[in-house]
Amino acid sequence: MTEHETGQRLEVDASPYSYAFDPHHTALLVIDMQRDFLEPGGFGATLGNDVGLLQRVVPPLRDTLHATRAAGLTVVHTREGHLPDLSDCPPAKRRRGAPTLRIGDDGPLGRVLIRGEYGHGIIDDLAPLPTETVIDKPGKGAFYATALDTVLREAAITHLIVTGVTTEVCVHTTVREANDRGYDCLVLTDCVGSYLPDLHRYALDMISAQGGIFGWVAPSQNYLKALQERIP
Ligand code: C5J
Repeated sequence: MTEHETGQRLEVDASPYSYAFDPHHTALLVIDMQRDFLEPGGFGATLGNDVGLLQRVVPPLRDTLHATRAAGLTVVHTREGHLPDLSDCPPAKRRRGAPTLRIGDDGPLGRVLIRGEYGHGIIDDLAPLPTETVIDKPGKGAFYATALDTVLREAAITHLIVTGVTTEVCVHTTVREANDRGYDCLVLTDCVGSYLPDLHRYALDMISAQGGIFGWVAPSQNYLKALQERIP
């Protein structure tokens, strides 16, 4: 189905200019809202980050998720993490830096960044519904070594509303990957977050600069306002 066939064209007040989308061809992408990034003792904390900085993302993202579900749009969640035998974890990723614990080590939330462990799970406030797709990804980008592109194409999705953590790492990598695959991405500025506020700001600027080199940015309120115009 095309935008013309469904006759729905919603517009979000966004930067660098308004973002138009057809809700039938748009998915909300919720990236890596996992305990491993948001709670003490997880992967983010092992890298020396103040994980409390990501909490501000939760209330607006919860509202956005609920409104998106109520409007009937597709919702896709992602989780970064590795197989228990680490066969999908590049040794360089595990070796890099001087974290207090390395990927796969036992920590307070279970083995760090390992699928099936408590820390790998999505936080309760944003728990996926059984009907929603959850993409497990070994990398920073949600398209790398996953079925995400196939899932989206089978659902005729062309537009992505992007949320989650962290802005300059997994969100940015995913937006870049999506851009190269032809998706139009709108990043919701208050629904993405970083441990590094300066990088968060620059990462958002990098998306909308140069006439929207990677896509659009807007606060979630602007997206929610556009959703209200939707004809069921
Ligand atoms: C990181 C992510 N920061 N989800 N992962 O390592 O952004």
